[in-house]
Amino acid sequence: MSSNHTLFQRACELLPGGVNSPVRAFKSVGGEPFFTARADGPYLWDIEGNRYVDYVGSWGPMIAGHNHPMVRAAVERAIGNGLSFGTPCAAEVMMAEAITRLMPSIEMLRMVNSGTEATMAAVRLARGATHRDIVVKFEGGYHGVGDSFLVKAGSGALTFGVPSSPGVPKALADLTLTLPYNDADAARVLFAARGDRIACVIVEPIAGNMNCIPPHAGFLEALRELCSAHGAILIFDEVMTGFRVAPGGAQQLYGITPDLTTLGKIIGGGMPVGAYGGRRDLMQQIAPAGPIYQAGTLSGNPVAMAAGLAMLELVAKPDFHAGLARSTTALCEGLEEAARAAGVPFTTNHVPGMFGLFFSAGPVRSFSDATTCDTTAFRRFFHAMLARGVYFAPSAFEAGFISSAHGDAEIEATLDAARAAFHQIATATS
Ligand code: KE4
Repeated sequence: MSSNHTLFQRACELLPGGVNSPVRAFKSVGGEPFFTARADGPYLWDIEGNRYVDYVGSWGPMIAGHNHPMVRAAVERAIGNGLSFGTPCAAEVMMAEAITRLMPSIEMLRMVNSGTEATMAAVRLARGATHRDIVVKFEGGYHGVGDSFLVKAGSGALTFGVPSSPGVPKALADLTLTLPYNDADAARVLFAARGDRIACVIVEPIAGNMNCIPPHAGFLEALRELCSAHGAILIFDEVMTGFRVAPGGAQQLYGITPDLTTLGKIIGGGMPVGAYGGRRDLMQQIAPAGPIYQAGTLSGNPVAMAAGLAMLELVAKPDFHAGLARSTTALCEGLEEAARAAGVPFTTNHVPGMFGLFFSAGPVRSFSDATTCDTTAFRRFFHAMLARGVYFAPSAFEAGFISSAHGDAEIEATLDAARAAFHQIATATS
């Protein structure tokens, strides 16, 4: 069997950076990525047999842990009936019923195959429905790789220090305006100046791509009021937060009703799935019901629907999110205590199921706060923990994820490793 290194060498010959998605390449933490051979519960094993407590969870989907028996059984049953039909199937209807039941702001929806497809379609719908062109996003916000979003994106592009990607036409980038996240006054100023030309505001209701930064009180409410007052569409990008931070996502947690919501990750249970939906008067404008075009060969794939339906059944169980909240709090408070004991400036942000680690005294409440954290210390911590069998996101600008499969044993093992890692960092910098 190849080693991680030799497989990475082969990968680099054929895949840009040796990966199929940039953040996996460990570019911002240094070193080479490991290759996962299998996953189960809270663990990953690489091809050399090393086991890791996994706090990435495939970047969000694995909220019930890897290889959950209910999800696996649902997929095995679906596979027995065929992999893809290209016709309507009952599972698509059941998925639509499950999502609209959990997220009542979604009166109607369309399944797609990734979060990017969902956000691109939602923006096209907002532009088509309002006959306006301007899209407002937030610095550090990431909405996938649609051209209109790679303007000061906050995920891979930020990690590489390239605030916008080559290949995005200037004429198109000019139609995306970027505001500071959590700055309601800046939004008010922009709307006062251009409100009648703004098609939509797209926002991560909890920022997860500039690391984890929750909304300030009043921020989301201000966006809701401004969009309503100026006839713009409010899009909550809940690809990451949907069904993670609460059964009904961030919109339930904060009590805000967006006009459109984009989803992904968890609703696929690990399979490639996205969705966009919201007000019926808007969604009825999507082809073939209306003139705004969007399509996808594998949209509503029966196997992916089966995986997603099983996952949504799990997250809808009573106390599922209360359990996530408890373990997220235990992890973050334990890490802060371990850093304090070692004298390392460190703080966390956390919401149920999702957290951010910052090498800064804190608080970290904005994109600029996040960019002034000590990324060298993060890099050292990342590798010190990896060497001790704990895998955090390989970037100082990504959120961490915990699952219902992470029990006390995994949290304790993580905190044991962290006490040693923080001590290692403290002595390295002194
Ligand atoms: P995908 O196209 O990668 O399925 O979804 C794009 C997307 C849209 N909106 C939000 C809020 C997202 O977080 C994402 C994707 N998240 C990244 C992690 N920060 C996926 C990891 C990756 O790019 O490999």
